[in-house]
Amino acid sequence: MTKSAEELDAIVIGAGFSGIYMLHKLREMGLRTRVFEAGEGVGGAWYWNRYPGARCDSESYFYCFFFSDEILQEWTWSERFPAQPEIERYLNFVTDRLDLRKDMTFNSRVTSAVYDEETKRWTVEASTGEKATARYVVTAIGGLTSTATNLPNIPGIEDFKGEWYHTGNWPKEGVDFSGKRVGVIGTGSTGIQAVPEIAKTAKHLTVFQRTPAYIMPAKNHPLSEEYVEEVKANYPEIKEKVRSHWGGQPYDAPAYSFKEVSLDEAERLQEEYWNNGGLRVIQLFKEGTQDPATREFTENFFREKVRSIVKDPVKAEILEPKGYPMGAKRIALDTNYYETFNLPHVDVVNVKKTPITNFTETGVMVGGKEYPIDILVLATGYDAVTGPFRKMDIRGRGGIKLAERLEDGPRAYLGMSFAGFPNLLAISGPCNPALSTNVPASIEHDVEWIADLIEHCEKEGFAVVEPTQEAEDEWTEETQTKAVNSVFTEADSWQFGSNVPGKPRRFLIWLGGLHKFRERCKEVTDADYAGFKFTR
Ligand code: N01
Repeated sequence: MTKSAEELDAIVIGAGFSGIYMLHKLREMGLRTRVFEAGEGVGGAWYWNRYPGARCDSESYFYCFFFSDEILQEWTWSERFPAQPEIERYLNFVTDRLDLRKDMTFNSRVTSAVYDEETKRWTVEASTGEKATARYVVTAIGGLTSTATNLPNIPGIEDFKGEWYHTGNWPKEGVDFSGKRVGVIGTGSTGIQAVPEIAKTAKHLTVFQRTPAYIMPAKNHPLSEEYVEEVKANYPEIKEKVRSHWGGQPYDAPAYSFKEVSLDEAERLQEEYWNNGGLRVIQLFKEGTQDPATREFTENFFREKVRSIVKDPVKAEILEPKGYPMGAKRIALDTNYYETFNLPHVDVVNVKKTPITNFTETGVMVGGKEYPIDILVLATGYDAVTGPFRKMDIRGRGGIKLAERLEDGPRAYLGMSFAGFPNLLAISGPCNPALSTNVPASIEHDVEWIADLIEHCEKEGFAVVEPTQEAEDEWTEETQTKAVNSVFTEADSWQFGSNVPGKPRRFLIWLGGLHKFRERCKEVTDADYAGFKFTR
């Protein structure tokens, strides 16, 4: 006998930062809500990305929820940049603190969500065969996720007889590299974190690098009791700063102008920022990475650093960032990445100059030479933002498929809603600023805005809310316009979708910054939800 579908008010897909907070808000409103999560536990990206070295690039004291003063005071971070296990522990702590687990179903990957125009309800089906119906569906699936990893379009992976793993789907039991010849393909934020850790136990490590990244030192360290106390005492101010900053970071605006300081002074300041580490390394000058002269100075400083750290000039030349302007691809943070290439058992191969042709049973072929490999690590990134939506069968009015709507590129109104998909709301969806910011800060905004919208429907007795086609078209176009004059146009990247063969080159992120996005969303609310249609 088949089990009948559970009848709910709301369904949330995913139990990462977004799903956890969304469930809390919907329960506060008294809505019967269930979260479906593919993993065995909470965490989302921080559940799947358990590759060696996985660590956050934002500082722990602001890479967290701000909605609860109690949680801010009760949780204590141990390091400046938290590692994956600590973030996973934090998300479990929040889940239990708010007693959310009882409304979460784990090991349950949502495969479809179909809207019925007559009943005005969604039916959601999971990989387990379980079904549920609800009036609202909120996607909390993230933009860089295990469901939409980007496997390199290199022939022969099925021939390879060794073990291989994508970093975004890392096995929970871990991988033992000791005594093995390991190959890492990909040198974005992920590969840069994994390489130094893998090198600690591997017999030999070959890094296959296509594009050298601009990398800043994290200068991670444990946090002292005094520092933690000071942060906790200042949380109200930190929260305000996070909410009013372009990138959702509680940093002050850059204090110096490149044009106004001497070259010697610029070098001294850059050195000082470099030694302090973290994302602030490139937030020194007011001109930022958009100004060519400032950028050239900073790019040269970075290259000089590589040459001073990496002893072998051949390796250093391969690793030096070049070929595109700094900022056109995401800048990464490292801990001992360049230093790792001074180890005799670690090599780097320039696969831009001589591309990988294929995998063999025993290794990787580059320019007719086989590199023997026992374990292959693919740090090759994601089919970002639209990828996770297109992996699910989401059907709105008249059976229209979201996967098809997103085929030609990202589209959404305010990065949170889709025309023709009533009561379907997306946290950090396409055309949203989240992935250009400190992500939890954007998530917190989206969750609160979506909760307000749902509450408005409930109070006013509206059965259905959806954006107009016109509003969606305008926001979609604005997303592209904002990217036109940005440095991002000058390289291929996941932000442009140009890392995935065949994906349209359309910018996936709304580049106005979190502070402006908050203002724009508030204006929409204040104008009686301009751009949305409501029906009873
Ligand atoms: O992925 P990426 P990622 N042959 O797409 C290479 C977030 N994140 O997983 O640049 C050879 O950046 C590709 O080369 P190229 C963060 O937002 C956050 O590293 O296309 N190489 C590139 O080097 C980040 O931006 C944290 O030439 C191939 C790499 O694979 C995002 O996740 C930590 C190839 C992919 O880099 C994605 O980062 C880690 C091929 N066929 C990640 N195909 C935090 O700290 C691809 N590559 C929060």
